[in-house]
Amino acid sequence: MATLPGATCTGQDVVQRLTSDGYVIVSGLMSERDVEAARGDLGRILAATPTGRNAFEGFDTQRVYALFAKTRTFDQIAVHPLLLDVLDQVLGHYQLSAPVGIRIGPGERAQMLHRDDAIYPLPEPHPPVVLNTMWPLDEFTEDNGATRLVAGSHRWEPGRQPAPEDPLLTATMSPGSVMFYLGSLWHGGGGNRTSQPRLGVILEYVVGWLRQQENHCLAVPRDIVRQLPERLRRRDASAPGPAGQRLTGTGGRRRRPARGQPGRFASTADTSSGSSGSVRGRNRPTTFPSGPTRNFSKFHSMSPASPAASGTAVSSA
Ligand SMILES: O=C(O)CCC(=O)C(=O)O
Repeated sequence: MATLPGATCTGQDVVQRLTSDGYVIVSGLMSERDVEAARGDLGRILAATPTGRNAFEGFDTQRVYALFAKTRTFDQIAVHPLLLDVLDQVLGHYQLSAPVGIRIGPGERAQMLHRDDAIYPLPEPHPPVVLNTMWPLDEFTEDNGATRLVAGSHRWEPGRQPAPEDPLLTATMSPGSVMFYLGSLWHGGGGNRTSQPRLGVILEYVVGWLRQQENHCLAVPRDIVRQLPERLRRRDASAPGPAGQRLTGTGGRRRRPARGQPGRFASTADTSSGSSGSVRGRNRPTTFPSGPTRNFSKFHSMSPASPAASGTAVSSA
């Protein structure tokens, strides 16, 4: 997979690739020492972490939720300047949504393909509301469960589901790198056909006007919040809740976009003629669909009849 070098690439380079492909891998953003520290600390936490409760979480997969309550090894990564630059451009006004350590155990089946932003009941198409990052702490390979994705699927017309003929890419990458991917990109964890687990961490961000997947005010105790880098615990004027604690707010001098403005990222949906909602292109006010009730759950956002969605009969590219 083509990779951008973290030492020299700019936020704009990353955003260009996100716009065209929906994902991009950047190498060398975490030092070997930081990777080792993170692996070690997560290993300690994983020793007391149960496996998943359903097929989506993975019955042979462990997930470390409330990550910032449990380890300090991702504090700097979560506010890496390149990441914040990209977030500024893609989401504009954002917050940390779901930081999760994911260890896919040997024998785990491929996760169903899904879109991270499908949990929000927004009419499609809409401007980007979720940006995710996957930080591998093990070598991600074809065999051990590297994340799979359908390049360009963030540009699909509303309602389109992955089909067997859609080429699935496997995000093979090394520890120290990161994969950025838009919340509207179809993807999922791979199956693990090896005897070793595959460890990675997702740091998922969402626009400030949507609810985080994890409630950090509850998940991260106040005394730990005090230890976080200023940028990570920034109190934001629009933060919900009385405590006003919030992980990652707007950057630097940036202010929230004017009403109806999603940020500076060009919408990938400008050409669609969606009928039930009216979010087309950027700077459109959000309205909710008037048509038949839709099931917006991430867990139900893919057709069970689709072989691609169930992770079978799909070739790797
Ligand atoms: O573990 C992975 O590679 C991806 C997991 C994922 O997409 C998710 O759980 O939402």
